[in-house]
Amino acid sequence: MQKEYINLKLDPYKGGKYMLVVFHLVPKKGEDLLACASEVAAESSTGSNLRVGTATKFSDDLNAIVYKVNKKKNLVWIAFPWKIFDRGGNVQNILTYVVGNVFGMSNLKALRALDCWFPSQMLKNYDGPSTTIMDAKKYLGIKDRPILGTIVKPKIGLKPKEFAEVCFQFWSGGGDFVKFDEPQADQEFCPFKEVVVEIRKAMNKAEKKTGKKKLMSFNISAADFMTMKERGDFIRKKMKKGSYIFLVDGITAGWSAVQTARRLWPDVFIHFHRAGHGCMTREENPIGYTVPFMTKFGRLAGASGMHTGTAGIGKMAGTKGEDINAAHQALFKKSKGDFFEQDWGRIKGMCPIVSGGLNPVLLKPYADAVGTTDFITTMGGGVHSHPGGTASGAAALLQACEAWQKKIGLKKYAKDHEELAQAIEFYVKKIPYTKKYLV
Ligand code: CAP
Ligand code: MG
Repeated sequence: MQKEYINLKLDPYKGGKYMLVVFHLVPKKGEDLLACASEVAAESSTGSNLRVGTATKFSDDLNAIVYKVNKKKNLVWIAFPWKIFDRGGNVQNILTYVVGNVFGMSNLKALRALDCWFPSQMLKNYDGPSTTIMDAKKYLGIKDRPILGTIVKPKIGLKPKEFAEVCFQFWSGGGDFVKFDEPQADQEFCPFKEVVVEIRKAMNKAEKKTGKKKLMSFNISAADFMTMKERGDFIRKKMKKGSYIFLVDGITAGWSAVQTARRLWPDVFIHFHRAGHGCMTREENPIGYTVPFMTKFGRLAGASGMHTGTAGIGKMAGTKGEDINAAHQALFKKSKGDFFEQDWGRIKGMCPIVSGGLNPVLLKPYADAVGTTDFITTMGGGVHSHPGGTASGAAALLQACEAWQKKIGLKKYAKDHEELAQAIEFYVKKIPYTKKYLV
């Protein structure tokens, strides 16, 4: 037990000194919950496993403090003096403390960060989003509906002209937004600079054909930030202002890659793809953190949009409660988590990006659940497998959205919308659980 890291009488909100985190913590057999919590507080702030003679009164005041425990539920609340964090709004530094070494402590069976809270005094130091979904919707000229997107599929393997053709087909079918898939970068068979030029041509053609503006989310993740910057700058040279979005693989390229993109290009929508997050966020993981917890840091880092899961409707693990809560934590000025109510103050909203195993029939259940139209949905398999091809898949998605907006049942709307009718027949057969969402 490291008593210097415990104060069950602390007022955690006093003076806005502390960032708060609640953990689910299960000690190794025979270990005491409070004692373990104090070890976690030590390791995630000033301490180690032993009290050191070099500690000073000043350093002791920077100790993280266990201020509440619930032994029955294995919950512990820890207050972190946010002055210990690298000043200048560095998100990776916070995570290095709070969900860093502590995940390796041998005296723990489980440690999962469930929720967190930031005082307004701390929020002042962090970027938050600059360009938002409002800007993207204004550019597209759409109001009371989500942005309808796809991911180029196959995930990898198309050559530049083939890749651009898939973009053209989706845009010409009525879709708004196309994204690179998370591993698409600068591959030998699809050189980055070549595919950017082809995409520009396809976008011009689609905008001319449809009379509507289109968006492209380019993956700029790279081996180093210099290359990431080169890719971003090349896109800015070749693409029309406002028509491009920068996608960063925020987990594998890293939180600093997200913040670098946000700081280099505040006028660009930064798309946080979270490939790899499952090792931390899956509900069955004893060690890790929740989707809402992770999403809050995506907003702090300044992503304009972040994948927040399909609320149990698509192919990826994730519960309705967590994913919808994550979407609200991302977007709303005030968001209520399972343990804390966050007022984001001046920090702009980050939009949910909803993707993974979706098809046009599955738009409605998510849209009904999330209670806002300020989100982007991207459907890959669920568009490019449409019997009529990509353009028909896009048309079916648009028709499904129209039906939702007009509050008309999909089957009824499909009576005079062929692509939607084909989609319903096809996806109900291919993905049987889709049927339960067919109203
Ligand atoms: C979706 C996707 C996205 C996942 C990411 C994929 O494709 O392109 O990367 O949605 O998951 O590769 O699976 P499909 P999440 O539409 O074909 O499933 O949004 O949960 O981070
Ligand atoms: Mg993908």
